[in-house]
Amino acid sequence: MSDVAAETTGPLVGIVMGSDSDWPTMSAAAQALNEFDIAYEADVVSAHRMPEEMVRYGREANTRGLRVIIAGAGGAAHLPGMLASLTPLPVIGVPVALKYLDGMDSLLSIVQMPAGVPVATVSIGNARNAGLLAARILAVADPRLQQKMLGFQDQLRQSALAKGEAVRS
Ligand code: RP5
Repeated sequence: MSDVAAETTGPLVGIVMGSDSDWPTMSAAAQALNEFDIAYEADVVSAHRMPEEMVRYGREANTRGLRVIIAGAGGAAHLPGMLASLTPLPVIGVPVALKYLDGMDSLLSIVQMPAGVPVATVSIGNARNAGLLAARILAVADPRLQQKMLGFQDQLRQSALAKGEAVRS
């Protein structure tokens, strides 16, 4: 358990999405957090179908002890930006690809935020990177978690080096 995680009993990261149909994409964020032993919660909080619950989630997230929000949505993907307008926490947006438009609609809906209301947007469908970015944000105040991240980065390096060796031989 990391230092930050040891200080709090509840989840540190909130993973929210517009629909349960986003979960096959968003579960990769949960998987990344599991790898770093970071406690999270996951829920459906639709900006359009349950706006009042979305406002409550955004207003209460920081006082409930969350440190980072990961928000995924597809199509008219307003959830990450709306949450960013309601909370002082960092919000990471995940554009979810739907049947049409290949997720470009989701990406542009999430990334084009007005000045003053930032959403850290990952690439289309890349919820794993959202989980890893949340881990890095938490690691800023958690030396043990940062060591773990350094170990993870070293594994990536070793794996890339091995691929080079395989190509050269
Ligand atoms: C968005 O509409 C959700 O985030 C989801 O990506 C998309 C489709 O939702 P469902 O019709 O599958 O519930 O708000």
